Amino acid sequence: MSTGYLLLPQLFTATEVGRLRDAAEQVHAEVVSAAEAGETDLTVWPDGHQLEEIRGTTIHWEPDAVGKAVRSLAPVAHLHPALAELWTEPRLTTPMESLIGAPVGPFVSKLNFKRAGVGSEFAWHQDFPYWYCCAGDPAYDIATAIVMLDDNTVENGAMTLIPGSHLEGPVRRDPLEPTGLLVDPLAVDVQRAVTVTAPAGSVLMFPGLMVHRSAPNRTATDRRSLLFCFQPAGRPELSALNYHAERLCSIPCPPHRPSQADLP
Ligand SMILES: O=C(O)CCC(=O)C(=O)O
Repeated sequence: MSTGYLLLPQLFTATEVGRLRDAAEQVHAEVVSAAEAGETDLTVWPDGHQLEEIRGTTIHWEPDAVGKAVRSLAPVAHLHPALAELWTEPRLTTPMESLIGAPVGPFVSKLNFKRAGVGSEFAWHQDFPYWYCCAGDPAYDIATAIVMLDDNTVENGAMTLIPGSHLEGPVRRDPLEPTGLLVDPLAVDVQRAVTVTAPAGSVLMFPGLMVHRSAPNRTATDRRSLLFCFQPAGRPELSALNYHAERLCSIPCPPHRPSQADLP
């Protein structure tokens, strides 16, 4: 069975990674100081996470940090030319075209920080339900390339995937989780899980139906990643679409399969 993910070790050189890290930190500094100085639109999600919009990006703050720490910025490529270049970088677009089966264009870019000691967990999820609420059926054709800006280790929260889960369609979501977007942990066969450790400059690609999570960063150094989500060329980007929470109800939701965890 196809694992559904592709790891390209050290696709970018140390020099290129250094340039991308500098761009990421420059964008971070500019966005945070603009947020501190000016008016932003604050949104509080049903899970209590705080999002703020400024300069065409959304700051997602770490939910439990002492003081303020950025969890992610999205979209982000428009904020620095070194990031925007990745949309047309053949080392990303060529394998992406094979994964998606068509010439590709941008859907959304994101910068995840997972800062030393405060970078929090991303719980089990598929990217698909959020994208479906924005894009509808075209969400089936979107896939992500993660460019690792730091070494990814078990200790700093490397990505964990369920190989082959992209073939199983939308997974049952957690009925108790307030956003309605996260996978029910009881529906995840954790025995199949693979944690993808790799050096900085490596790229991990997978489609929106891949079940994945990442653990908190418990180390003393940052684990930063750039996420470039591609789709068939010519379709509207995420920033041109609205979020329709009511679409969650029309995602096929498989019945709960009893697992060992349910047994007395
Ligand atoms: O960067 C990570 O560890 C998690 C990324 C992820 O799953 C997401 O942003 O949806």
